[in-house]
Amino acid sequence: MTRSLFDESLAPYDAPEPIAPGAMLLRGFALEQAEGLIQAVRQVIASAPLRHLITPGGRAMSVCMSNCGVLGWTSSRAGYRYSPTDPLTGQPWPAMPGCLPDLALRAAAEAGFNGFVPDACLINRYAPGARMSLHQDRDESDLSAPIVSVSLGLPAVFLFGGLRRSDRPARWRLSHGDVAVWGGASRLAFHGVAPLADGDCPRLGRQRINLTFRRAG
Ligand code: MD6
Ligand code: FE
Repeated sequence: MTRSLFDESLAPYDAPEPIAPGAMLLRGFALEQAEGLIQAVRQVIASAPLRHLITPGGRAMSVCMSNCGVLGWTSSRAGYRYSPTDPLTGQPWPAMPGCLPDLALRAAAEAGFNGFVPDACLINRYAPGARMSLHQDRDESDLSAPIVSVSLGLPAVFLFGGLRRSDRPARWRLSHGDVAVWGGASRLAFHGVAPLADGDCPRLGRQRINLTFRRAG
């Protein structure tokens, strides 16, 4: 394969890049495992299909979601919650294929959080135009654990703000194979994803897949 010097998404992993206290970007950290991660996602969504969840306000989210692990994050008119079963099928969420917690553990350690054992992996699929508005991840019972977020497919603009909704967010490009880790002073920072620009990536076509690993229970 010819590797362009100017394509940061193909550069080998170098070092964590701090984006806020307790928050780091590990550009390219998951590149070598990307193929296995994609296969793992395909396997999970074959039994727990991606779906547009409804917000408590009654609107369909533009992002499609599923989960694997002991707990899965869901939303409905009744609110947000972690559930051991998939409301769509009534079955437990599929177990996390081993390569997922393995990568999450290594990425967390690289960012300074040792011993991260996730019990929930949220799978987010973005089609062009899909977005995620500013929010805090605060439904997890253990806020001392970080969150590890893996990006696959089309690049996205990640919005990373402060502890107040009104704090103006910084913008970070997340490309195929990039991993973001945050915890500590940033664990409750407001964040979101700008509407996905259309494009065509070699491996996943016109979509972006994001995996976020948490310690929820
Ligand atoms: C996304 N991510 O990147 C959405 N939350 O598609 C998140 O909402 C997120 O990336 C907490 C920690 C990392 C994340
Ligand atoms: Fe989030």
